Amino acid sequence: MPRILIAALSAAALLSTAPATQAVAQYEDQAVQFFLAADANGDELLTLEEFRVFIQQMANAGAPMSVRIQQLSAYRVAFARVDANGDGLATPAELRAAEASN
Ligand SMILES: [Ca+2]
Ligand SMILES: [Ca+2]
Repeated sequence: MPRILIAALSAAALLSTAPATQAVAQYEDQAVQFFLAADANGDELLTLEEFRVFIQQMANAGAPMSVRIQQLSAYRVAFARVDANGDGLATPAELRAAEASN
């Protein structure tokens, strides 16, 4: 597992001011695995297509927000929210920030 990604996710988790609920913690480990699995080209960034795979895996695992995105087929809207700097790529930090704001 790429060390940089783990460091980024851990740092984001530590910096998050949102209270770590059990529900969030439950998907934390899986989210890292799904991120790596969805990152088809291994650059530790998710394109819209890779993000779609990531959400589908999270939804299959029962993550509420991902289930809702899948039901609404709102991948593009969700991705635009996650991609805070609008460069068309979702970083682990952007994913964490979006998760914390929900
Ligand atoms: Ca990628
Ligand atoms: Ca971005």
